[in-house]
Amino acid sequence: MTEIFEAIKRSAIRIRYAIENDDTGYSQNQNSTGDIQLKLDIKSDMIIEEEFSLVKSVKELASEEKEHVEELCKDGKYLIGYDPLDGSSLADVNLSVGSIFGIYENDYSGKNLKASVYVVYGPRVELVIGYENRVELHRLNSNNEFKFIQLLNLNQKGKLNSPGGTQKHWEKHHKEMIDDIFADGYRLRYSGGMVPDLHQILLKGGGLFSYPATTDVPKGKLRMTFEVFPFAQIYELAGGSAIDGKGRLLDLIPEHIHDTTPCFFGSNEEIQRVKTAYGK
Ligand code: P6P
Repeated sequence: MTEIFEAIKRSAIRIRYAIENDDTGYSQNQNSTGDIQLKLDIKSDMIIEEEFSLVKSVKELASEEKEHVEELCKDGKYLIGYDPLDGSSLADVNLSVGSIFGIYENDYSGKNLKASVYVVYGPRVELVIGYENRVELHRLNSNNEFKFIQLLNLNQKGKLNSPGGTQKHWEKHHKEMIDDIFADGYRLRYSGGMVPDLHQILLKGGGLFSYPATTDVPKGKLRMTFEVFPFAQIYELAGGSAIDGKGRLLDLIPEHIHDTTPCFFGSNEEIQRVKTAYGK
């Protein structure tokens, strides 16, 4: 597993350089979800593929930016599901973006997720690893080395509310729940980038991030394999919860690697409010 974490760190350093120096314009291509790809999406995906091609324990790669999985080492143990540059369109307005990695065995189901990593490219470059019952925060220093900073844990109750999805398409019970949370004094924190939004809640001790089913996107927007499962594992290891409105996200089994799901990540008290609002 260490050689996988090292490949992610090498990728992060190269992607950070690309964000700061390369063209943030759009390419002529679409990904399998129909998003027009930024040149940075393609560059970041290429960097990750190059770095993982050196890792013998990796059997295949599943990228949000590619329709199909890519075979690497036939005797490899791990499958890597990743979003090379989540929220990439925020880069050209100089907001934080991120990379997300799920390290799986056998298949891309939540139960087979062995470790999760995300990188935040912001005022500082930080990398969070969820593995073996702990969540570690690492920070890139001036020598381009990632140094361990601290373990991360969520409080039972937080103060931040990060509500995703187009509000006019929220279901009635969802809107009432979000309004009630704000009425209790929670502060709005939503940038449109799930990596910095979820990172902020994790570092500030708790709250709720939601991207629900909406009338225009009934299965939710965020992808199980590349985005949802890794953050679900990290939030659970940090002492919080991660559900689809009723059950654990990590109990879900995608039919296709690009499948999406409604998702809620947060401190336990806030997740209980979601379960109540969604009739669990
Ligand atoms: P909306 C970014 O495109 C992303 O995939 C996540 O990072 C983010 O949480 C979500 O979509 C934002 O979606 O509909 O609020 O623009």
